[in-house]
Amino acid sequence: MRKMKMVYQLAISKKSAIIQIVIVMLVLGSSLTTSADVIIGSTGSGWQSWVSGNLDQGGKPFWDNGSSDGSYLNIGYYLTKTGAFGPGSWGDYEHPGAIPFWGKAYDSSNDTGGAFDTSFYFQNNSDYSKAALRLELAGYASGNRFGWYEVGATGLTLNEIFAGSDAAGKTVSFTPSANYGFYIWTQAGDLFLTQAGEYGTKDGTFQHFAVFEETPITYWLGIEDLLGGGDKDYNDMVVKITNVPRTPSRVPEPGSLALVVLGLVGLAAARRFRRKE
Ligand SMILES: [Ca+2]
Ligand SMILES: [Ca+2]
Ligand SMILES: [Ca+2]
Repeated sequence: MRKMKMVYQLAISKKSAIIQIVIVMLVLGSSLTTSADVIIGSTGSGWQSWVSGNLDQGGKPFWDNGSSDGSYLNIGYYLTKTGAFGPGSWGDYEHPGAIPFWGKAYDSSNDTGGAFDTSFYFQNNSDYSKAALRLELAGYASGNRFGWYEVGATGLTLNEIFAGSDAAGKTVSFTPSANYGFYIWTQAGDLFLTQAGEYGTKDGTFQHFAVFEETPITYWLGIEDLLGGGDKDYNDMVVKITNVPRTPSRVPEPGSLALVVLGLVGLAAARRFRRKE
């Protein structure tokens, strides 16, 4: 009697193990269809946390500098709606807050580190993306052009998203290549890429783009338009990028399809196991 009970318990645990494997496979199969674009940068870079209390125009993080447009006007004040962007100054605009920036290690409690990553780009996993022009605080505002380029292409092709004449409030949809970076082609005729210096562009040791992550599918870009970095306030152009996820049900990826098939095979095995009981 005791032996039979033990055998029965063993059968139960075997069955539950198989069912657990099946569930894991099915979950994996559905979640592997990623839909957010992924930033790819240099070793030692990552998303860095900060708080509005870190804003002091002291150069750390790399975008927290005094602006030649006036005091307390860098991209950090814009995102947090503080300083000269504070309530009553710029009306009611969308401000995501102190969202993580892309760069080298930053110690928020001591306001140290937070250097820029000289070279980064994005891997496209979405159907298409939307770019919303939110702010242009620059003497070159009417001439600065913004867009994307294909990473690793034989020649550099500029795919324009915003023309110089475009102003804050404009939204444009764009469908980039599998790997893409952003560029700004300034009114002064200087071309800067998120992969600084690639294709013989200027300022190969300076990053003109500050990237902030609101959600896995929503980024904010703060752009510096002056050769050499100028005042490094990264408010010369502010763009919000939103990835639009692919429709997952239409054509499953081969990898996730295989996992779903494996899951179904496991399910059939579990059923047969139960029948034997
Ligand atoms: Ca600071
Ligand atoms: Ca413009
Ligand atoms: Ca500037």
